[in-house]
Amino acid sequence: MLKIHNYVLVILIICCNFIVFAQKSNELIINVHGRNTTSLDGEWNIIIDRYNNGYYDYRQQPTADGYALNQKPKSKSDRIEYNFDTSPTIKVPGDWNTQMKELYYYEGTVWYKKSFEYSIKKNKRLFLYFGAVNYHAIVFLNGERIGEHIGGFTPFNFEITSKVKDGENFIVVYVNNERKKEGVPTLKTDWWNYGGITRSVKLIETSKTLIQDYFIQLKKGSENEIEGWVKLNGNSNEQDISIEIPEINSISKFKTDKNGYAKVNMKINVELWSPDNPKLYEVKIKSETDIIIDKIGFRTIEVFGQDILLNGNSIFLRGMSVHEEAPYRTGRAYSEEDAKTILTWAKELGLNFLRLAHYPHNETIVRMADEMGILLWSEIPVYWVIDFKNPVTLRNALNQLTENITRDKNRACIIIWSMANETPISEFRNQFLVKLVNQTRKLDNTRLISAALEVEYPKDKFSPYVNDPFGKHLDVLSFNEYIGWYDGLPDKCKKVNWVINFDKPIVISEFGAGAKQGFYGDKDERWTEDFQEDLYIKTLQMIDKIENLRGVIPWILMDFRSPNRVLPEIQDGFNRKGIITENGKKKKAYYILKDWYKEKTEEFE
Ligand code: GCB
Repeated sequence: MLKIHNYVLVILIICCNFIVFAQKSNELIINVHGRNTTSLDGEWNIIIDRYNNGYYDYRQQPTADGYALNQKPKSKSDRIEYNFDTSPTIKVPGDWNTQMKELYYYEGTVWYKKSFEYSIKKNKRLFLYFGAVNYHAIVFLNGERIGEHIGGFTPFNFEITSKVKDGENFIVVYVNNERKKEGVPTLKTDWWNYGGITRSVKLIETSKTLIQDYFIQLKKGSENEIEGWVKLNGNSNEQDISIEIPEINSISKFKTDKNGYAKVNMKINVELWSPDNPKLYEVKIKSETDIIIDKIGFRTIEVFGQDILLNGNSIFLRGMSVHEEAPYRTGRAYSEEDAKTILTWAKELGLNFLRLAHYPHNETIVRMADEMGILLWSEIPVYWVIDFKNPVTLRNALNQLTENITRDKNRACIIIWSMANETPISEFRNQFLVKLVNQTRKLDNTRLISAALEVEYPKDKFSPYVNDPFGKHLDVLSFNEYIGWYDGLPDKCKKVNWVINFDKPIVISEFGAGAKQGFYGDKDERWTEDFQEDLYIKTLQMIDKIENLRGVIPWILMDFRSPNRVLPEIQDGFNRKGIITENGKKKKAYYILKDWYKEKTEEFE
């Protein structure tokens, strides 16, 4: 009887799995840092499921013994062919590839299990929150499927109020990171596809009607008016709410409507946030049933002709790209320490801007950038040859974009939402990207939109131009260029004349060259630090002539893992375009850039 029951349950589980695409992103709870949470981080038991045996039997049918059930033998003759409790453990948060030698290049399924005790108080609700799981997660509580999520870099949560038991509970998560043609990203990228529960897992306990989400930022173009909204979630939607900024003695009151939604509009007099003065204010949002505190900075960001204006002043974005990789230990970065190292490097180099490539990074680094004063470019992994014709791919991209903006829209440091990287021009691609732009403007009309476009070459090859029709939808025109690396040698830079017919600020979103730290030679010898240094010198001279250049983001701050990079003794599985190694050693190009950025700082101040 028990077996039949389980069998039906597993069939149900499987049928649902592949129909439901993801959580509804409008149910995402924001500011988990400011809530009453219980951490589920730490050791989780795992089963490495190379043949998806936890789902399918030998006829490729749903199995009666699905691992989600976490069964135990009832008697000594019972046959249960798995056991989470005697299986190995790995740490959450963290990728699996760098925690077990045998998983270094593993892409597939791993089942995770964690037990926890809980006793939910009356009049409370409970949510299970994941900072990120790469790539596909199906979550079970006490053997019951509670939800599914696709996309490896954004948070999601499921309500478990009526499902959590008093006392012992267990969570099982099916995690699969196989690359898929229709996925976002798709089959091929230039970074390693770390699998696992890569960010923190939390239980969030809330009141029956909680303040789920809010948007509290300066109105576009105004330095003293907040325009935003607050959204409640629960059954007591019509409430009095207030927003307080104690430091400036500001209290404003609003009422939420029958959908739990209130528009917010308030006059304030604040010190504006900037990289030189990353001033954050404590903001208290109170309803009759909930209170949440955040630290928010206020600044304006606009484009005026060929300028980018931060708080009304023209700025030059002294940038650098970075992957979400941990300095010194490799693997997915997630911790405060990882974020601190990266942002301290950025400051030492004289940066005021980082491109978080090529997907949303963890909230810890974003919040720290807010505190330390580093402007950010945030992007989703719409990269290279996404399946632009596929509506499932579009839905996936829109969902990741929405989750990213939902999580980070109150962070002053983020000034640019980027839609895509080096995507080939076509009608389908253009329509796809325009839908992303429309969604972004709908969710947040205060920030700038960009995308890393590609450069084209006429026959003579010395007058590169950007002629992407998608450019007209962007506030900031950005493109990646590799003259001197993929295109000729660095000397070519001297002969190049850029032809960019867009009357917009230009930010070069990538340039760079690979170099093995400690390898020296002639400046025309590939892979030497001298080559990379020479390329930086000549590229910077070349781009300095572009009249509307308002920022540069060389590729890349730190060497990072990429399975495409197989050259023995030079690459060994790493893209070497970093100006700092994965172990923190600086290459010669670092100093060239640092000096140039110093000049730029003086020029723009
Ligand atoms: C690019 C990509 C980036 C690569 C880089 C490279 O254009 O945007 O993801 O890693 O070039 O090193 O080739």
